[in-house]
Amino acid sequence: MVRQVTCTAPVNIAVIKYWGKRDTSLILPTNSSLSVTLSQDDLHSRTTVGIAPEWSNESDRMWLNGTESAIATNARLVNCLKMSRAQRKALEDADSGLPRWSQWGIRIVSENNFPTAAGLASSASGYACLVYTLAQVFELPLTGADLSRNARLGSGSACRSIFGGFVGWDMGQSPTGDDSQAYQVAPETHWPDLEALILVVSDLKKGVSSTAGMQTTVETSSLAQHRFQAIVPKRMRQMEQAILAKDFDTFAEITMRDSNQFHATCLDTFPPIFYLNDTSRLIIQVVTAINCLSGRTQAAYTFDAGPNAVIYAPKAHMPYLIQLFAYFFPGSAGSGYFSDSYQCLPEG
Ligand code: 2P0
Repeated sequence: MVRQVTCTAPVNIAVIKYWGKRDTSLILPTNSSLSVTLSQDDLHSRTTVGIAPEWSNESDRMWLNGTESAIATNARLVNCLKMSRAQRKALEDADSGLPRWSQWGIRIVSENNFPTAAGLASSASGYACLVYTLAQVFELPLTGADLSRNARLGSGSACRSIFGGFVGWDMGQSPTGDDSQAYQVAPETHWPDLEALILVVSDLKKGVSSTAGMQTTVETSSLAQHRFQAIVPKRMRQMEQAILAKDFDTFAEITMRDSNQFHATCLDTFPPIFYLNDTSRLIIQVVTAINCLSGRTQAAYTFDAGPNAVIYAPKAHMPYLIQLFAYFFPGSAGSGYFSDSYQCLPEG
């Protein structure tokens, strides 16, 4: 007898970046962050969780993108399974009439429809999908905030993929992580005119994992300490206001500044971490030029822990932007017609 549930979960792309943990096992961040959840029609993780009594005496097993992946050596995965089973067991202890699903063995099959671990938030959609599907299979009566804390145990950014639309992650103050959870700033219906374009510069797995990279940043970058204390709290408030007001100019400026500062903290890390490549920098130059030459903010770029760009823009700008990027980046990565020294300077 197998009880089985399949769910999908979306990717989110941060506009205020999470980069640093104050507690590495509970995954508690050094700063709050804010992201946009993309439509599930495009990038998503799809996870099936099966539970069965006949697997009770075997180890739990998982297949990721078609290949079996060890669970026992993955502490985060173990934590997510342990947490979901404990939540089920608490229900069973309170009601002896419930089936003892917490004692059944688990099988997980998960796939991403986009490059895994290439800086396109695969851990975010993957862990959000896992904890959500576990909650469904175990019939856990959890709120969005509860699910978000469960997802955080798998990967920090995953806590934001539990909600659609515009999502904040409050870093919280508690050492137990009880208040470190995501919340919805505005639903997915709030700003239908805002669209995201993903420019895949490379689908290779990144050289420095986010988990390792961010800890080195916390330990060695003085710029990061300044960012945590003096920059992000104010930016979170400004960004929430810009989103609620659908103020694209402010949204775009903060998005680009925050991406730039995140990559500056990577450079300030010792030894330094480089996620952007020449093509990424050329994309920054193109967006800067479009915005400056047209005299208004047409688009915003942001880059996560990899060279791939996400461009946010109003819907009406997208056909023109796609044509421009196709012109500047015809096929192979790195072939740009743009001067790397282009700068937008004030007139006069
Ligand atoms: C973000 N990133 O806010 C930032 C921007 C990458 C750059 O969250 O160690 O994979 O699993 O908590 O969530 C990537 O970090 O790291 C990330 P863990 P995660 O989206």
